[in-house]
Amino acid sequence: MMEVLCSYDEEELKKKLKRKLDDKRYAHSIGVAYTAVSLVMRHGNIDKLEDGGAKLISQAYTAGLLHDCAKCLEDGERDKLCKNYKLDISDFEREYPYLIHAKLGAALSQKKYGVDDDEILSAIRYHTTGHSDMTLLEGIIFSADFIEPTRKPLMIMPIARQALFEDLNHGIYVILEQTLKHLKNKEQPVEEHTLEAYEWYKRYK
Ligand code: DGI
Ligand code: FE
Ligand code: FE
Repeated sequence: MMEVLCSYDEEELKKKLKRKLDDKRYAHSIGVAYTAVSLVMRHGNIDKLEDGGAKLISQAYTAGLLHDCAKCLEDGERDKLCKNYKLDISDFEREYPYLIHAKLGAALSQKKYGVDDDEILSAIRYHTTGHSDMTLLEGIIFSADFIEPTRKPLMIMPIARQALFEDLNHGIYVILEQTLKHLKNKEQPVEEHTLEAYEWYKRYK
């Protein structure tokens, strides 16, 4: 028997997702799923868990796979779905609508992909900005999104990758610091959750 990676119908999720994403984004999603699983193996204390980490591994895989499921929508389709699902879109998100794919991705994961696990949905919801004091799963999805192997090799990448497998919280700090630097260079404002995350993870500098 095959080891079950995901408590949902994995082939069905992947088939659906592949139709909604371009090839690069699909490859990125697979990369995030497996990177997130590796981070669970490193940081999940799975030898102490009754199920040997099976639940966390399945959550990480599912959240990684689906985190960007709303990324490749056209603007009109995106706005229509936000309306249908009555999502609260902040003024900031209206100004920088590419941020919406995180919130909408969580809604689509629930309504279209049948994910009923709030821990998975929250990890998808916060994968772009992070927030203060993230759960292990949230922190791992936030991190895996940044370091998965098909990501463009930024200068900071080897440092972030090494850090995240040594000390997850410090690694998250490294990513947030890089994100703030990047936003400053582009003269873009920092979203409130990103700032809140940075303020929190500063203690792991
Ligand atoms: O969807 P991905 O490309 O895989 O990655 P993502 O969901 O982390 O999105 C990355 C983008 O989000 C990147 O261009 C930086 C942007 N971002 C993250 N935090 C903030 C932000 N943009 C603004 N304006 N403010 C933020 O606080
Ligand atoms: Fe994303
Ligand atoms: Fe992503």
